[in-house]
Amino acid sequence: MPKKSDYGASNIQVLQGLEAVRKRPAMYIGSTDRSGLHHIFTEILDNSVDEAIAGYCTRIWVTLHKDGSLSVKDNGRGIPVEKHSQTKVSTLETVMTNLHAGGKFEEGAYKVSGGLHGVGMKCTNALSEWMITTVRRDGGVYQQEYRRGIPQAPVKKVGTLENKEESGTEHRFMPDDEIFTETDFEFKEIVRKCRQHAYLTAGLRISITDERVEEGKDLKIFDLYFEDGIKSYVLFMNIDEKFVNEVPFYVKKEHEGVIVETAIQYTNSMDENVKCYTNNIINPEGGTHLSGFRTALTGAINTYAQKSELLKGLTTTLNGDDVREGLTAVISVKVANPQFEGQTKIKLNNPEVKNAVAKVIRDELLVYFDEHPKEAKAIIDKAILSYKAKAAAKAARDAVIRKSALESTTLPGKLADCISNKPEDCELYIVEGDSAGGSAKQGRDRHTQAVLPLRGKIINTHKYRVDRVLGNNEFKDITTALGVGIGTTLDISKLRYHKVIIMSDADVDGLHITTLVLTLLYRFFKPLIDGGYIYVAQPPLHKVEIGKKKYYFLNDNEKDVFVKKAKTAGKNPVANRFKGLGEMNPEQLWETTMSPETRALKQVHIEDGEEAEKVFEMLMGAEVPPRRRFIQKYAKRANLDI
Ligand code: 0RA
Repeated sequence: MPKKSDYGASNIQVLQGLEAVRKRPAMYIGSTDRSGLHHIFTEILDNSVDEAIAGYCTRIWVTLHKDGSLSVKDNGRGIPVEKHSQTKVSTLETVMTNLHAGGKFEEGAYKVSGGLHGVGMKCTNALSEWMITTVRRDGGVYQQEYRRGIPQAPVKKVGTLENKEESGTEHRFMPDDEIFTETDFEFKEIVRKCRQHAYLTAGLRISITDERVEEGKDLKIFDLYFEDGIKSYVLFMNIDEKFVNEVPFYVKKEHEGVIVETAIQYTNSMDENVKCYTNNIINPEGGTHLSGFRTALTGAINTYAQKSELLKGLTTTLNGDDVREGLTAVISVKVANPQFEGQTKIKLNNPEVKNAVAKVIRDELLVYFDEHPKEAKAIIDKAILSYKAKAAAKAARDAVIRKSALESTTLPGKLADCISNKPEDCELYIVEGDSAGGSAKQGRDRHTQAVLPLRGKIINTHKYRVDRVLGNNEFKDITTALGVGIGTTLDISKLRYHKVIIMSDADVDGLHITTLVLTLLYRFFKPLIDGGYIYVAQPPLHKVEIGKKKYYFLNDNEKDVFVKKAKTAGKNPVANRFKGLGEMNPEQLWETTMSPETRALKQVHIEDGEEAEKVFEMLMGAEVPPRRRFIQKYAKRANLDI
């Protein structure tokens, strides 16, 4: 017989596994602070709860002992103690020490491998100064003791049971102060973790006792038992709120292997409070169960509301935001092979769950609405209220837009206006950059041509909310210069110029500016595009001099053909490429780009509204990849006519 303390040293694999956990505990339990300390309790609790979910356990006792240790006891089947056929030691010892045993003993039908890496109880064992596990089953009481994860002796029978039917498992452990920065368990936190489990497992009773009280004082005891499971949970979540539907909605149903359990109750508040669980593990960022739930909720509410003619006077159906105002819900699914995004099980990924949840919730909600017309009407009225509040907010916003547009009737300082006040004769040049603006101001026909220089790149109106756009100076300048107002009061008869001409460099940056201005016009002044008032100037890219004569060309090809021809005629053409509008002197700019006699303007048309919408969304919206693809594809033949 080996000495008691030598027993565990015989298994090298076990020692290596333990060393790994003790060397990098954070990798296994997240951290070694207060949170990690409570995590090793959760690992133990989860196993007893799993036994309850499997239907073999109805009671769990959690005790915070005076010596600082903690115990979790259940009345489940008890961890098997007989020799494991492969490891030749007790199954109990294997599951408590062999970090990679996993498998068979840990993966029941709906079991999520306990803890972060499926090494649950062993982690707690490895990170405890000592741990004692006691199993009651087959008429006997069996026990094994560990120090920092190392078993001190083989599993031993320490007693017989009077009641041969009695069974269960008890773990008691002392968190190791060599590992944890804090070793005092917090009663409140223990209760919080137990409460979640008790709600999610209807019929399970969890009793928590804190023995660490002063001499002579009563023990703190907490009993958690919820006959109605998650239905009780939503009632608890809403404890300080006013209900909209007195009777909560509740369903528990299986669909194609997925067990869906959900409870819903609306409150008078604006808040949405939805908790999602997969196999009793919380998914803070939701996932496929949440998206299935949302689809079903919006669908069922609209279906019932339309059928019952409750949506009279609304121009559209209720949307997701409307039906989620004041919503309190718990969605709990049980899935055989849960897939999560990220190691902390933040988000559920199984695609089949979306369908199952959507089907079950939709069907059962419609039944609930039919059976509880009073609650149904209250819920729908609440959603209609949200819908109307949003419409009112939009009207208020429009009014602000109108006001801001009407307020600024003084023309922008940067605008060099024209003398004529006959809009039919007048043109507004919107010009990129101050230097080009300067040339344009000098070179223009002051009588009919106005110039508004823009500083650098203007705001991308497709990307920002209206209030941001309205605060933008460039936007304000364009708006006041046009004079038509904005939003619902836009009045095209007030347009101050019948030609609005965007003039920017003939390069990629210039094209970008043009697109930004067009986007702005499309979003806020579309009637101007529809009316044919919007143009894009075509500044030349090349100048070719032959003697004293100057020739201008819009693109490389035209220039090349001309130069070649001139050379074969024995002439000596000198070609120059303009870098930008600013490089031309006022006369050149007038001659090439602004003079109605010689210039080439492109009128902007929208040929296909829906297509234009898509192109703008792609060019100016928030998503980068489609835009990059589009630009790569069309860069060589970008055409300003949209
Ligand atoms: C595997 C098999 C069996 C029970 C358990 C695990 C079990 C583990 C824990 C952990 C805490 N409480 C537990 N209760 C049960 C039993 C298999 C059988 O008896 O047929």
